[in-house]
Amino acid sequence: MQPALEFPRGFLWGAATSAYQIEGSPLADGAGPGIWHRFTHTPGTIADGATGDVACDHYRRWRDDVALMRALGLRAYRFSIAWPRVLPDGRGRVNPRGLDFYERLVDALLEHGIEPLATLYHWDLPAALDDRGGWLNPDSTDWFADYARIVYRRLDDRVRRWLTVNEPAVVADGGYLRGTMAPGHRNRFEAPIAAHHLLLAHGAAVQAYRAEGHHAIGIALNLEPQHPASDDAADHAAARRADAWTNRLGLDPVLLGRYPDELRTLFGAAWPHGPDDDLARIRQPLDFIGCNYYTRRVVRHDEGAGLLQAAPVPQGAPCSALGWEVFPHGLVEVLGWLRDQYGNPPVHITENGMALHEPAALAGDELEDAPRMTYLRAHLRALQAAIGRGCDVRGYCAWSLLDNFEWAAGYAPRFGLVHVDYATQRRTPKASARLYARIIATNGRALAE
Ligand code: IFM
Repeated sequence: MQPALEFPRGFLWGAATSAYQIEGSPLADGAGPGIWHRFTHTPGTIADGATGDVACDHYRRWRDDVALMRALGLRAYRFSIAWPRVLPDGRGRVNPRGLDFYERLVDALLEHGIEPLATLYHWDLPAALDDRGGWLNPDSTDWFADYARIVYRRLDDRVRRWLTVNEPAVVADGGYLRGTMAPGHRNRFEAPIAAHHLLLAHGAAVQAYRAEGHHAIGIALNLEPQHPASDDAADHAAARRADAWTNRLGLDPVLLGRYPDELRTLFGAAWPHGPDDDLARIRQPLDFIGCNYYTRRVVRHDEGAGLLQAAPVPQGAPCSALGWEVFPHGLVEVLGWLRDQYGNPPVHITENGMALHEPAALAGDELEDAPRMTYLRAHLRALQAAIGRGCDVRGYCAWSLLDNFEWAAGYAPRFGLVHVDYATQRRTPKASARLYARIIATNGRALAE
């Protein structure tokens, strides 16, 4: 009998980051510009005018960062590969120095007993491909599969878990509907096309993996319950529409081979009418699903707002620095969907964490991030409950290892287990990092402390 809070044997404990958010040196060693480089260098796009030019300087400090992971006892590290480093023009000419960087990183992780989880696309499309229409161009599927093949050939002998696309629905929403993320379009006719091509690209990368790869591959979806603000039928309908656009836009085609009907209604003529076999190409057998979980949304019907409605946070609810409600039970809920409606696939929690406003510089060697510790404990207990109810969860990655560039919000909201002083690049593990290290070392028993 396992003690109450112990996780399954072999549970994979890790932390996650992504390339543009931590690496810095975006144009070093022959890399080409990506869309986030362009976007951040466009005035007015990012809070405080921040860019990823330096970020956590991980591109130069990766050895120290791997040592830090080792000191925390991480068993896994999820990172992403920057497509513009590997293919500066997005296709064609390979930049060997870009691949060398990730090969050195993977080797160092393995030397330290840390399993690499590699994401192929965490939002940094090569700018040269954006010039050709980016995710609106039907050729984007082939571009992505070609890039994926190059990376598999170099790293699949050492990387045993891959993720194709990170949060395709967030890219379509932020990048093509709201315009708050790169490439900054705000066009309801484009958003579903971009989503469809991102999903086709996922399917093509999985097919390429079956031909070339030898291990496991999945996709990382951001899942977020959409709860109606009242019993009113209009709020319920609005919540169903929000659920279709936020959650089922990824889940249904990838796992069931269809799109939710609500999306056709919502987008009308703008909904893409691709060839009949598109959905079969998207629905490829997967080895696991990556689930990114942060919060829920409470949805109130607003006639004029359409999909761009604001979601009020319930009064008095605890919130992160991004205004996201802390709602651990939502993790049980989304894992329940995967168990009951999607065939209970193996799941890795590929992101979960809390943004706080914390000091830019620390006076000493301590940072007590009590709200993040509470968040971590509560979400891991929720995870334990979901596993106890039959959800097949194999691992957990905290978002994030380091404070980093939080996209349009810049550097002010900090998600790290480890504090980064951006002026000196000094890393300081926060109290939550020490707690997480104890949880890992005891396979969860420290949650009882
Ligand atoms: O920082 C992001 C990450 O890049 C994708 N998932 C959500 C995180 C927090 O916003």
